[in-house]
Amino acid sequence: MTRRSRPEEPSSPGPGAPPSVEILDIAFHRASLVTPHGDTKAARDRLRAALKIVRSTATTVRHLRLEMRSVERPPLTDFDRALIADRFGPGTLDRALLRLRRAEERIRGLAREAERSTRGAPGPDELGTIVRAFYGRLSSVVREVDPDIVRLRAIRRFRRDRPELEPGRPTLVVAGFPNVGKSSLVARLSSARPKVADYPFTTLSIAVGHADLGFDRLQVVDTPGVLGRAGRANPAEREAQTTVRSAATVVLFVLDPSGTAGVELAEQEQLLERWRIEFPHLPILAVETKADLGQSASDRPKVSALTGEGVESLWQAIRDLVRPRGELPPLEESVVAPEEVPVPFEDRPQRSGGDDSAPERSSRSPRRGRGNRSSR
Ligand SMILES: Nc1nc2c(ncn2[C@@H]2O[C@H](COP(=O)(O)OP(=O)(O)O)[C@@H](O)[C@H]2O)c(=O)[nH]1
Ligand SMILES: [Mg+2]
Repeated sequence: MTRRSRPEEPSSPGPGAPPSVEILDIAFHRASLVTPHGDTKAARDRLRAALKIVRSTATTVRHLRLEMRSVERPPLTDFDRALIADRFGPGTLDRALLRLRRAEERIRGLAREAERSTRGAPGPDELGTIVRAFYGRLSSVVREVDPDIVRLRAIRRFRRDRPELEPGRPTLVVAGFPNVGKSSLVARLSSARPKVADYPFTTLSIAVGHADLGFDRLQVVDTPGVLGRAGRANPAEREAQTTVRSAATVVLFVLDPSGTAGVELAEQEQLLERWRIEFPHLPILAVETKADLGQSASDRPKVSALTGEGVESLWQAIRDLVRPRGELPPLEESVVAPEEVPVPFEDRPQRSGGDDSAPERSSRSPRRGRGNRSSR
């Protein structure tokens, strides 16, 4: 089938063209293919005009919905939302979705109105005018949401480049200054094989591996390095901090006393102390790595990702911090009423809307999951 060319709508918009160009091109093209049936020419003309309106509307709406749906697939967790808000600005995603939804409503309204007018049109000229006027209005509504579609596509790409974190699973977030050996340790601790190199910001976004805890599967999250300069964090650093804040059950704070990371131990300790204050209810396990290069006098656990030294006892410490979930008595034996089940880490803001499912349960408070479940 050859495609009728319309000079005002390029048939293959360039890569930089706004999304509306392609959406409208497809919509008008499909509308131009309608084949009305009718006994008289007048009846066919009228039906053709109505069908053009209906079909261009349906095609446009389908495209807008596709743009909306694909950003929410797989369903967004609270953590996804936190990452997106951090990178694209708070409320950006919801505003873009809302504007697309409104555009859809307006298009449907315009289509109803135009279709109604075709019924009273005396002849082909008037029908042509109605269809053209509708196309014009449809185009401007779609063009208005171009920036929103562009944003949704950027968010979709961002999501695609990030691993999915399973809400409700214990999550160890490995964080610290750049170059201290976080990725090397993550590779030692989990199935993840992040890139390791001796320059800062090798890791620009989070990566996830898994490890068997015996009683559960642990998500181990590698994060970009954080320099801890207040108010001047780059996007990668902010992503790391958001992951600590929104996804961690336990934080493994990696310190490098060897000096090979180019940062003094004291400066790393300052960030550690700031985080302990900023996240008072979040268990933060500090570990010194590169033990094969020499060790500090501190009483922190010491490991080497290179030789494996200390990794087994680090595992024990991690298990001890994550274990509470596995040590609760079975529900039937619990004498505590569900409302009274202690909620040890209460700092996380409650989600609105009463949906207390997975994400809320994800992190710091494995016990709360139990409480919620038993109260159902
Ligand atoms: N000697 C030694 N070098 C390490 C160790 N862990 C990491 N490194 C090196 O330190 C550099 C930074 O490691 P990387 O894991 O990428 O650090 P990240 O930036 O914190 O993720 C790399 O050159 C690693 O080979 C260790 O335990 N011992
Ligand atoms: Mg790294």
